[in-house]
Amino acid sequence: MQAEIKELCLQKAEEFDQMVEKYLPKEEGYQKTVIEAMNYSIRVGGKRLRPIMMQEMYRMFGGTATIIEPFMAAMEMIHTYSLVHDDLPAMDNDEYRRGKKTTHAVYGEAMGVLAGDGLLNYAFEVISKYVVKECDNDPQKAILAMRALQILSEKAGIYGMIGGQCADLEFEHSTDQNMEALYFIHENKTAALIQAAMMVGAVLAGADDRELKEIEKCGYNIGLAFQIQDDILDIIGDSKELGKNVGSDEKNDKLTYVKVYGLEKSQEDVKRLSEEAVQILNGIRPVKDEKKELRQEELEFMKELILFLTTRRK
Ligand code: GRG
Repeated sequence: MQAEIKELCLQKAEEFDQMVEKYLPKEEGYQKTVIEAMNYSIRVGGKRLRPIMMQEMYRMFGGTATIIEPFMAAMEMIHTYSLVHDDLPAMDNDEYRRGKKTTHAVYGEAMGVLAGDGLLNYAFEVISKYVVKECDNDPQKAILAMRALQILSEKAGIYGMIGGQCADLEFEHSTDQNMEALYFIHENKTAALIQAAMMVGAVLAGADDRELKEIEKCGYNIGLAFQIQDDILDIIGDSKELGKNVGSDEKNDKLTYVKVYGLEKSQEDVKRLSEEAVQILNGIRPVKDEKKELRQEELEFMKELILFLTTRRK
């Protein structure tokens, strides 16, 4: 089963890689260098988990249209910008990511900053262009797109990922183990984008507010487990397999879950949080609900993916 889900994820990532090409900016004009740096950052690859999750949630809730594509592309652009900026000398100062040189290592620090800025801005350009073009005569569709935009921008911003990154930096070298801060960092730095991916997919397919709340809870659990596993891999992972240097948290004296709870409890909690996430997903739209049942194929895929992530090595 594990091999099967891994294979499926690789296949879906490949499909995403092909699809995203049509949303990348053309490398031309006086701004060519920054566009090359943006496209380099996207094309070096990655697991593409967030767009995959977004698409699965969209289909699970019955979505069938192409509107999901620009949102998937934008999601990965936002995630990638965060990695590009996180790798900068002013932040974690890392030279390798996704098995390749980081963007600033190839294009220089100034272009690294600009490429991140460019990706973040272009994400919203891609979505708004699509909405203006495709939702012109369909106000219902435009309203759903606006709701999705609100979720995405909030979860990526100061009340989401940027807020989490701010606290993460400020708690470096901290001597007190402030648990409230630790959970704030994990929820915002990591879980927020996973929640956004899942919620955007569902909302575009018409999920209601109650369902969105449950999806948000589920995404919180997945995000927390994902970050704890990330911290674990930063200690026991293999840098070749990970495609980046290990020991980064220790080098930067980060406040991490493993630092507070130790390896064994952290591993147990990754499992517990993920199992809870599966339970939440199972309860989102019970069959007795008068609405259409969730699509089973995507529900099963998501449940397997959540459990597979507990064993991830990269
Ligand atoms: C610069 C605003 C700003 C935020 C940076 C993303 C981030 C916040 C920091 C990167 C370091 C880190 C541990 C982030 C937590 C989220 C995480 C584990 C990102 C890596 O995601 P993967 O494993 O990466 O999905 P790939 O390369 O597979 O896309």
